[in-house]
Amino acid sequence: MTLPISAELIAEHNQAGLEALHEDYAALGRKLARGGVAIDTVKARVANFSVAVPSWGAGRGGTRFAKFPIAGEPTNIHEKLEDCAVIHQLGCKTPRVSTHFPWDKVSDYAGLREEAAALGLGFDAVNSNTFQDQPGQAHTYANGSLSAQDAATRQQAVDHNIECIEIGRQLGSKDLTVWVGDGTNFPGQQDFARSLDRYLDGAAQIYAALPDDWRMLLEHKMFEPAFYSTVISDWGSSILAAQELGPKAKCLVDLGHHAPNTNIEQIVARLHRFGKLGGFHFNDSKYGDDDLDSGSINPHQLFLIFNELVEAEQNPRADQNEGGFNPSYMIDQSHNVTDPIESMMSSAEAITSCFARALLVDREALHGAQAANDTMMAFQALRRAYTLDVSPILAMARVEAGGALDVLATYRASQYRARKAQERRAVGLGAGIV
Ligand code: RM4
Ligand code: MN
Ligand code: MN
Repeated sequence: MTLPISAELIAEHNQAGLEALHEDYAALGRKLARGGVAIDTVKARVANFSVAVPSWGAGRGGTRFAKFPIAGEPTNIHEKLEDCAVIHQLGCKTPRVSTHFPWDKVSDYAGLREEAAALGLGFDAVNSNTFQDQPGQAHTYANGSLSAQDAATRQQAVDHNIECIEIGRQLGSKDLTVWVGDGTNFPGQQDFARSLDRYLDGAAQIYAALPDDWRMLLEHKMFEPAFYSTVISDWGSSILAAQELGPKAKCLVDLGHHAPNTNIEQIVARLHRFGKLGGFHFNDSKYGDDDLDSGSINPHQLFLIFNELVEAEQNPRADQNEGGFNPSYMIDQSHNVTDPIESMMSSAEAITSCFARALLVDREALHGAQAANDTMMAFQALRRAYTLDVSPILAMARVEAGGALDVLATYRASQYRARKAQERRAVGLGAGIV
């Protein structure tokens, strides 16, 4: 394995902070022990936790107004993998990359898998793209893809998804994530019921092509690019579609794909109740599908989501989840003003921190207070965990895994981006992604 950052540089930087880390870890350990929690057990869970990064997140995103590339930005999947390897080498939380086709198309997928493995990476869910037209494409998606009126367009979208499954098999993926941009911009533009019928018909053909050990993750989104209605607009439409398709179809929750102020943590509990919790796209938002860095706007919501996930994991429902509790976690952000490597490292840490704090909720106290209708103490059980500073646990787990104690400082000291600015060709200007 040839990793992009020198191990000596990481060790040298870690050295400076190790003594303080051990002190902080011991102090937190004593605090947790008073509540009967062994810090090493939490650290072990944190060490095993991971979240995938999206290949498309490695480049600068953009808005529909503009994109401002940075020097040294990756322009193809090979360079993106290299950047993802930096994120994982320093942060140790992101061992898998999620691909998007045709954006990440290559001629040799077995070769790509080896290339990733040599960088310490594997592949996560494969994402299809029927929301854009590609050069030379036979049928336009301007009027929809899986739900299009035109049968040949629908067939083309089905075929593309089946091709994605085939590519994913070669990469070692086990999930196909389907998000379609299908919808309408005007009342009356399409018939709500018939367009959903067409979507379900196409989705069933894709489902039929799924290998036995794969999942099809249906990602809903309330608006954009369609601004009046979308065909899979919310978790209700998503779960109904997943139930109709069959047990391998699950719902994927992208945190930015809801109406503002939606109670996403409750959606988690609902989907779990019905065996349809497939996974997450983590990001944060203030107004819409802003794709801001995870936990940057509403970290409490992220904590509450993980609280439901831990609750769900500890209370599997007998009638579901044959494969065990295994939701797919991925970061799905658009980095418009930061270095994407820095954003994803910082986001992976924010996500893991919420997971760790959710593990530290005193569930006995919580459930006891709930049973006694003691609202304030139930809330305090959550609050106590939320206000804990778990950073020594995360840092210790990272250092033990060979990562950086201070990921951002070590990354900056490595001069990685400046080196890539010398090697890589410059990215052109242009508008951003969805
Ligand atoms: C969408 C959605 C999908 C992602 C695209 C790029 O809004 O979040 O997951 O594949 O953007
Ligand atoms: Mn998404
Ligand atoms: Mn999105």
